[in-house]
Amino acid sequence: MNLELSEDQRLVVQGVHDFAQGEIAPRAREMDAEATIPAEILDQMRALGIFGAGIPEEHGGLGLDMVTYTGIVEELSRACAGVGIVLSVHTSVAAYPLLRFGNDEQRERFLPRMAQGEIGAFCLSEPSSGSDAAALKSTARRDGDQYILNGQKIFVTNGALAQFYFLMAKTDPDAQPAHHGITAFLVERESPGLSLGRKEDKMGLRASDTMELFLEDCQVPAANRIGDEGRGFHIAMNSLDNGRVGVAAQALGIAQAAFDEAIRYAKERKQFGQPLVHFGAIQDKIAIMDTRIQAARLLVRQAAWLKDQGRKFTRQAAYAKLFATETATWVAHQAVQIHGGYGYMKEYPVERYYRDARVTEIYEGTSEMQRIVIARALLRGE
Ligand code: COS
Repeated sequence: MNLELSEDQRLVVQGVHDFAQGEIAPRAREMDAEATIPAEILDQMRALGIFGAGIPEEHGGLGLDMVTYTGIVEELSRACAGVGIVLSVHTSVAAYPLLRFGNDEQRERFLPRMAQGEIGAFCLSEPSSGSDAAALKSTARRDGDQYILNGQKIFVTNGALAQFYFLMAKTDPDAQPAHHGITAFLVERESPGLSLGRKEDKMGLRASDTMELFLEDCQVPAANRIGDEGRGFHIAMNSLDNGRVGVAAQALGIAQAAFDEAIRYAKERKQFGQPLVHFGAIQDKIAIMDTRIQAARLLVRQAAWLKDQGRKFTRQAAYAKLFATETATWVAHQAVQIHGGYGYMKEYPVERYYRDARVTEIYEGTSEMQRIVIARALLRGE
């Protein structure tokens, strides 16, 4: 594995860095306060082709590899983590499973639209199923050339922005084991019987919307079923392997931003007659913060590189997510600490990074679930 980005990869990531720092970062505080992403930022991302970053050129995307893609997610998240997760969810758990598990007709019908920036969302969690994803209760009943879906989804990232919902429902609620009864669908926003509920009022990541979604006799063409009946859990888990690398890259972006701010502040702020960076206690924090960030980046790159080689990367995705997200919360915590009282004030961005980082240890599989995935893979000898 090459630890350095190639020149092509570096140029793409640098381009996104410049765009994100120029257009997104200056508005991140406003986006957090107003809990929304301005339409013009999404339009700029569309114009740059960012929503097609992970979609092959033959389907209208940029056809970038996963290593470059994680660099893009990191740079967007460094500017605003809420913007980073829009791309991550759209790519990893909506466009990707369509590419991997959809048929030719589905790929041709949907991927060019996704590449142009019609946004995707992922609907797995329900009020009574989160970590135990197979316990979901939503149903899908075949009725001629369509399915009738009923149920409720929660914590749908991109819920309000999305045109496409990659959604899991049970076609066989009595199946044993339960996950063999789950089927995947690509549901379009205008589908009769689909409605959005409450927008969640979150601690952090406020620019990104998180919605409830209701299915009441929702009509979905059978042609929108992705894969065979009963394969939905496998598809969801496979998609989450990608999603977890994306969330790890997002966390890395938050950690890098918090670190950069901590250094900047520690060089400027004077106490006891000298800048904070002259104190051993601060240098100690800075050294460990950066060591953890460097290690997290290597884990993200390793998982992405394995995916690019077409190799299994479930365990490495879990390593990356577990380590990068815990690094983000830890680094943001230290960054607030270095800022002292100012770090607790909204005037300084570290307060936002601290809140934004927290959810990365929770969504797309908690740290506890990542440890289960790692331990089981090791015990199986993978
Ligand atoms: N890719 C493809 N298939 C996978 C997979 C992966 N990474 N991991 C598991 N599977 C498949 C297994 O092959 C198995 O299929 P078969 O029975 O057909 O062989 C099936 O899934 C069940 O595997 P397992 O018994 O290991 O799963 P469990 O039900 O015990 O659950 C965990 C495994 C806990 C790891 C899983 O439920 C999980 O990841 N939960 C977290 C869900 C989550 O991330 N929720 C957040 C929602 S998104 S915000």
